[in-house]
This record gives sequence, structure tokens and C-alpha cells, in this order.
Amino acid sequence: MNKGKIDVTAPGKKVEQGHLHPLTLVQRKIIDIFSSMGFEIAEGPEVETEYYNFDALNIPKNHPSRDLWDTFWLKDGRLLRTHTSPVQIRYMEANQPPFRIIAPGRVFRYEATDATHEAQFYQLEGLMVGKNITLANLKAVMEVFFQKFFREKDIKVRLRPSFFPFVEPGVEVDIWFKGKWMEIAGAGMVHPKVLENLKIDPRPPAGGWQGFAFGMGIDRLMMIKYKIDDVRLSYGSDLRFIKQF
Ligand code: YSA
Repeated sequence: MNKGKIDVTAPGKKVEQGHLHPLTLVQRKIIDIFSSMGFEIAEGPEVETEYYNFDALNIPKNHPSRDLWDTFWLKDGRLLRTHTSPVQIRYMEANQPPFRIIAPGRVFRYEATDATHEAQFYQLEGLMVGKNITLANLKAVMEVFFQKFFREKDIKVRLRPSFFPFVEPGVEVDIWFKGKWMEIAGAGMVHPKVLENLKIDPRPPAGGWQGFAFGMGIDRLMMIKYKIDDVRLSYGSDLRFIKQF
């Protein structure tokens, strides 16, 4: 080789490339799909007040339904949000209906960890309010979302009765995926009390605002999509895990 010239065919040192975390990949995909359906992205703080995390969601103090969410309390009386549902309240407080939003974000629960439970994890909140929005719209939105997310056409969605204080009726959303039913989200029609507290009139003919909300675990979606059997792997620092994606 001539002196001073670089031999571009000589084997060089391989440059290590970074990898996006699977949770980031999943979150980006979710945002793409919902944006294509006209949903905006909303955000809220991770350190919340009791009002937004509980009271405004029709979860009164000393009511047993609070036990659904084990809470990390701060010394000043605030808390680490236990779900993304307070973002619904903050958004409805600051905007006029109709609404069509999703709010992905980190949440915290004071609970023991195992293969499917972490003390911090990610949730996806959804909210759609308009004049004629019903559970049929929820089912349709869920069907489109899961078909696109899992890139599979024959995903079916079913709704089963359930309870959350901030919806009436409340439902669990199950999907038919790879030959079995899987529980995937909590949802329901936004409770009229929640709307009234925010000065949004649910009564026709003057108001008539109504709609659905849902909340699902982003970590669970990641586990299904990438066949990860322990959620704790995703919060460790083992590079062998992250390099697979
Ligand atoms: C329900 C109705 C609505 O109108 C809107 C939202 C909701 C969901 C409600 N805010 C909620 O938090 N329900 S939940 O306690 O059942 O959690 C929702 C999802 O978060 C679960 O289905 C699960 O996928 C995930 N999750 C819960 N605890 C978890 C967890 N993921 C990882 N680790 C944990 N410890």
C-alpha cells in the first residue's frame, strides 16, 4: 500500500451501536398508531396530588376502592402517581370537549415485585369524549389498535363487566390473541360525576358530553410483543437483555 493513503478495504474496528430499549420501541409504536387515529398526546407530572390521583377520579378518602392502588406517599402529603388516570383530569380541566387523547407515562405502586409486577412501570391512558361516543367506539378503537400493534388481522376484542370508581359502566378489555383470551386493559364510560366536577355537562340536550377512557400496562404489551417472561429484566442493567432488540 502507498504510504499516506488509507486502505478502505482493510478490516476496521467494529463500532458498537446503541439500542433502543424495548419499552421505548413499544411506546413509539403506540404513539404512531393512536396519532394515525387522530389522538393527541397528553402528559402529567409523576409527583401528583391526592386530588388528581384520587379525589377527582371519584375515589373518596377512606373508601375501600383506594386499596386498589398501593401508594408511595411523600412527606409533604403529595404522592407518586399510581396510574396515568390523573392526566385525564388535568387535560379535561384545561381543555374544552371533544377530546381524543392518549397519555403514556411512568407510574409507581408500593407493592411486591414478581415476574409480572414492578414497583414502577408504564401505563397508557386513553380518553375520547364527544356527543355520541359509546362502548362500541371503545371496542372499535381497541380492535384497530391491537391489530396494528401486533400486526395481526384476526385479533378480537371482548368487554367484560368490571369496576373502577371513575367509570360507569366499567369493563375489562380482553383480546383474542394466539388462540386464547388475554386480559389487557381496564376501561369504561367516563363517570358523569367526574365530568360534572370538571364543569363538563353530561346531560342532553345542553351538554350531552360522554365518552370512554381506558388504561393498560405498557410493560405487559412489551412482554407479549417481544416474548419477555419477566418484567424485572427490563429495569435491570444487563446489556445482554437490551442488545437483543
Ligand atoms: C381503568 C378505567 C379507565 O376508565 C381508565 C383507566 C383504567 C385503569 C386504571 N387506572 C388502573 O390503573 N387499573 S389497573 O390497576 O388494573 O392497572 C392497569 C394495568 O396496569 C394492568 O392491567 C396491568 O397491565 C398494569 N399493571 C398494574 N400493576 C402493575 C402493572 N404492570 C406492571 N407492574 C405492576 N405492578
